[in-house]
Amino acid sequence: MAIERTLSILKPDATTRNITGKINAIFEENGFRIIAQRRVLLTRSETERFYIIHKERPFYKDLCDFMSSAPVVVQVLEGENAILKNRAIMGATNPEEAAPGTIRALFGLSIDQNTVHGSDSAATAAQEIAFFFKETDIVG
Ligand code: IDP
Ligand code: MG
Repeated sequence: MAIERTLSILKPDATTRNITGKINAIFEENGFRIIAQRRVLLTRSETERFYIIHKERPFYKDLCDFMSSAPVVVQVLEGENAILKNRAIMGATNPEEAAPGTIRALFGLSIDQNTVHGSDSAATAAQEIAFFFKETDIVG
């Protein structure tokens, strides 16, 4: 298996509840290294661009409102099989359907306020990492 990089976002429900350290501890306990990290209040237009793939979906407006409502932590996780492994650690999109012990099962409040974002493929990971970080900001 290859060492991969994936983009992770700790969403506004994580920063407002002050649980970003607890979530980072889960990433580190699972063997990931956090090789870039920044706390940022995204503008509405940045969230619209980041989630452009969902622009026809009924939840797009609420998603963009939520993601620009309070600070987020954007980060690059590095590790073996990081993209799919992070999706497994995160759990299903709807916290009610997330497997026990996953981040969304432990902390997710609802399908909107589901605590974390993680890239879903190698192509998406490369694109999403470049959206937030310059190569020189990533220290592996
Ligand atoms: P993912 O975050 O598990 O990859 P996506 O389908 O990419 O899920 O959706 C992006 C985000 O949009 C989700 O994390 C969730 O916050 C929100 N979302 C997805 N589906 C719904 C829905 O049916 N209702 C409300 N929000 C949704
Ligand atoms: Mg997604």
